[in-house]
Amino acid sequence: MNASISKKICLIGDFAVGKTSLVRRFVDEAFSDDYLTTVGVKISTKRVRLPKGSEVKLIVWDIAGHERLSTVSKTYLQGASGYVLVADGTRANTLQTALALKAQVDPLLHEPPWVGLLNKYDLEAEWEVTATQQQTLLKQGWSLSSAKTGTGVEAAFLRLAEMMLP
Ligand code: G3D
Ligand code: MG
Repeated sequence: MNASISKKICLIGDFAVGKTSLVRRFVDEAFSDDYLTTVGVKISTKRVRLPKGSEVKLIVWDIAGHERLSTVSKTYLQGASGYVLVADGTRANTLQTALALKAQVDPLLHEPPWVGLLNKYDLEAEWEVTATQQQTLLKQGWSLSSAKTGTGVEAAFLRLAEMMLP
């Protein structure tokens, strides 16, 4: 596949919301070795073909480790064309964290394309994020996902890829 276009995307969100699990779910097994671990960042790649036929190599950056993410480093964001914002439906406070992080990231990257994932949808029965809140968020660029079952994962990354292409 000729993927001459590469785009960096970053995973953004609180600790344990499922960022790494989402990346693992999205990135092919065949590409899972194609990363380098640098200063606390794991980089994976995946080539995708969009519905309209164009191809793009996504370079997916994910914070390694377990530190709580209250500020995002400029080095981490540098050069990103878009980001995946993740919250955990079972912990409503992670949505507040996500929105606070978004407010930091957007000006730094000049309002880039983004997709929001309300993750752990397989645990919907235990969600703190209410149905009413979900309805509001769905209208604002969020969708529902489960890294465990795969629901909504690929669709979200592809939607972001489509938004980033000229
Ligand atoms: P992070 O990278 O955002 O810190 P992780 O989050 O991907 O490490 O996930 C944190 C924990 O949540 C992991 O559990 C992981 O298996 C779980 N998880 C991630 N996504 C989902 C999901 O969609 N559904 C469910 N049920 N669990 C999920 P452990 O127990 O390994 O810490
Ligand atoms: Mg992680």
